[in-house]
Amino acid sequence: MAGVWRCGRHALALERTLVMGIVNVTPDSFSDGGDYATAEAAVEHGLRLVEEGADILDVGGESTRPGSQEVPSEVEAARVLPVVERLARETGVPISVDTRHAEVARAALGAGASIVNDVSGFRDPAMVEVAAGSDAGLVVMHMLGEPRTMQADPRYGDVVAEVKAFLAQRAEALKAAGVGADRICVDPGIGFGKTLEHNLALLRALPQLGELGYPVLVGASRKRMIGDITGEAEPKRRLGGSVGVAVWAAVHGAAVVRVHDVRETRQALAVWEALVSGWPGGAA
Ligand code: HH2
Repeated sequence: MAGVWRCGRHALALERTLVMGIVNVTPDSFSDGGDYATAEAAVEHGLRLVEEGADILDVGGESTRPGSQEVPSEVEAARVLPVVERLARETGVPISVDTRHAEVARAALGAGASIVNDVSGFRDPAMVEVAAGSDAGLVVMHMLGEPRTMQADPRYGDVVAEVKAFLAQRAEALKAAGVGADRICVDPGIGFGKTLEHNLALLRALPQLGELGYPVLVGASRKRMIGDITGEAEPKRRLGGSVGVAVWAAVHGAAVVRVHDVRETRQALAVWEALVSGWPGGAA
């Protein structure tokens, strides 16, 4: 997908699939809980991911894994703000804040973040207000219900049609509040109120989600769907499956992949890009 995604002072060219590296400042994330729980460790991790080729860093201070409890905004803000501030100052890449809370989003933008990544899809009017009052890029993700209960018994009539309609409707609400269309990115929310069948249907339907006209982000890194397919119970041992999904997403039009393992993902995408571009001699 050509064009640009406007994220504050950054205009991200959508010529190749961008890699968003995950920086979880949480004690309890399913995938890397506690590994980078201090600001110092999280900043170091973020700097390493940029060296490895991350185009964007996504900083989160609240785990939204299935069954997780909501974290008070003050706790979340205390975790993410020092990390956002330093990474915005010390790297050249846009910093995204992964939050559902308007106060945290507003403070993170003040600390230098250029993207608000809301797993609730800007359903909260206060989040729409923060978005409209900024020039940040916005990731609008689909989630059925909320993290505490979302995996209990997720049901859809037609998962692709329903997710697509939700994303279209939330994007319209943001535009009605004054947000430019070129700031919006949409995400089907792999694993957020979805069975394996739902996740696979959405991944197969990425070109249909692309028809909405916004860049599409896919986050499947280390998630349970990979464990369900492969039998690998330990999230950190799902690298091969994670890279496999990232390449599938890129081939099917994803503009951004959200991943823990930046170096390996970049390497896989570089090989695919070389093949489709006909490198070294021209178009394939
Ligand atoms: N997935 C997670 C968190 N934030 N944001 C977007 N836009 N898309 C996603 O798929 C997505 C997301 C969950 O992954 P992780 O950050 O590894 O885990 P946790 O929520 O336990 O911190």
